[in-house]
Amino acid sequence: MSEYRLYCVGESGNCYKVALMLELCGCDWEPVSVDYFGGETRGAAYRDSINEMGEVPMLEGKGTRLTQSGAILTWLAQQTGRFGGRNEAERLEILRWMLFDNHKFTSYYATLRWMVGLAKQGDPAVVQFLKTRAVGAFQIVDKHLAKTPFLLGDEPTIADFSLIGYHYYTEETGIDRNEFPHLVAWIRRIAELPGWKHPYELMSRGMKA
Ligand SMILES: N[C@@H](CCC(=O)N[C@@H](CS)C(=O)NCC(=O)O)C(=O)O
Repeated sequence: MSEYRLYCVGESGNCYKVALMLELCGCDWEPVSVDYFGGETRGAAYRDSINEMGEVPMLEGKGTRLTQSGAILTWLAQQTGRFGGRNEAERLEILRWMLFDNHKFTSYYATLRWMVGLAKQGDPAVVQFLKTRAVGAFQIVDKHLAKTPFLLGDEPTIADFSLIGYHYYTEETGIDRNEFPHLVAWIRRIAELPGWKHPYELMSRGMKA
């Protein structure tokens, strides 16, 4: 059995945040496929025994079980001594970006992608709301990345792995990333890190074609 087991589904950028960290750190890990599209996370068995919050990802390893990608990334940074910031000020800066990510950068965009790109349905007013909020978050990150190659400076951290979660999927969402050139350059920069892999190289797809 691998040291770490990630309960996940390939289409989930929240799972990818953790899978990417595990891979870049050279951890001994394996994905455990969750039948997300079949409703497994909504069932009582999953909520009672895997994650009471009814979400992927869940990481199991070293006698610990953790959910919430931000908490998992923080724990993995402590376990591996990698990508977690060099001092208290950097660790707080990482937390600041991960909170922004969970509230605004990933959440609106991931929901937009789900509605427009995967489920291909959604109330036009809701879609427009999500798009406006996602674009607003993209603008903030793009402006920040005009000043720095990674979120905290010259080196990548778990803050980058948190925000990057949804940016290698290709579904149409109605947002043109080319309007955010610094964001695009950062996406490319992360893909050039040694050991980088695309989400579908790390985790199985769950959606039936
Ligand atoms: N803040 C959580 C978000 C996790 C999340 O929303 N996961 C989605 C899949 S990408 C999920 O399981 N959603 C189930 C639901 O909302 O019912 C994290 O970063 O881990």
